[in-house]
Amino acid sequence: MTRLKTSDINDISSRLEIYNQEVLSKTGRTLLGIACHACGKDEIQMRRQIESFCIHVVPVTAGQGIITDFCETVTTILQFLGFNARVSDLPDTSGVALAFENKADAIMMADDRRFVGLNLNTRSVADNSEVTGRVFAAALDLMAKGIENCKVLVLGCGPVGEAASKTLLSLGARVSLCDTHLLSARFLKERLSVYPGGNKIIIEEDINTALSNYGYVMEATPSVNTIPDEFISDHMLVTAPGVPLGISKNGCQILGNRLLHDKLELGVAGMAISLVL
Ligand code: 2YC
Repeated sequence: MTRLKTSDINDISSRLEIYNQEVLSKTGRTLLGIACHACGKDEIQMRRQIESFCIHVVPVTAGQGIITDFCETVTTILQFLGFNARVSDLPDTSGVALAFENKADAIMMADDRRFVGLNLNTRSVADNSEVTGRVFAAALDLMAKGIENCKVLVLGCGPVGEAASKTLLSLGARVSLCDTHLLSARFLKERLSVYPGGNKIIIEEDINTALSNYGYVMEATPSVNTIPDEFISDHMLVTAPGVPLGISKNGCQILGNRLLHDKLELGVAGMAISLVL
C-alpha cells in the first residue's frame, strides 16, 4: 500500500468543486453519483440520509504517524458530499472513545496498514482498498456507457485490482489480469474463478503487447509509467486508482477526458456511502 505524502493531497480540498465538475464531465455523474452507483444506492435517498450522518475522522499516531492534512482532507471531502463530518479533537484510542461518547454514526481512520470506515451502529467496515477498486470500476462502467461484454485489462492484482475485477465481472465485463508478479495474477484468477465470468479470465503476461489489444484499462498498480505514452491508443479509456499515477504528464495530456485518477476523493466518497444503510 503506497503511503500518501502531504504533497499528494494538500491541494485536494481547494479543488473539490473543480474536480467534481471534471468527474461529471468524464462520467456523467458527480463524486456522490459514482459512489452511489458503485454501492447500488439511490442518490436522492442518500442525500436525505447524509446530512444527519455524523462521521468522526480520527488521527492515528501509530507506526509512521500522522500525515499532515490527511484527516483534514478526508473530512473536507465528506463535508463536500454533505456529511456531518469533523476531525476528532483527540487521536488514537481517545478519539475512538470520543466518537462513541458523542454518539457519532461512524469513524474513519487509517494506520500504516489499513484505511477504514467503521459504522458504530451496524459494525460494518468499509475498507479503502476494496471500495476504491469498486468505485473506479463503477466509474469505468459510466465512462464506457456500459462495460458489459467489453474486454477490460486490469493492471495490478493487489487488493484494489481484486476489488475492481470483482466489480467488473459483476457488470458483465470480460476481465484480463496483468501483474509484474505472474503468481499474483494466477492466484487472483483462481480466487475469481468462483464468480460469474471468472472462469473466462485471461492472464496477460506482457503488458506492452496487452495494452495494444485493450480499449479499457484499470491501472491499479503502485508503479509509475505502467502505461508508457507510446502504448496509449486514441480510443483507450483509463481509470487509475493506483498511487502514484502510472501515466506520465504527457500521457495524461494524450488521454485528457479519457483518464480518471485521484488519490483520495472517490475512495473516501465510496467508503462513506457504503457505511450509510
Ligand atoms: O494521519 C494519520 O492519521 C495517518 N495515520 C494516516 C496514514 C495513512 C496511510 N495510508 C495511506 O497513505 C494510503 C491510504 C489513504 C490508502 C492507501 N494508502
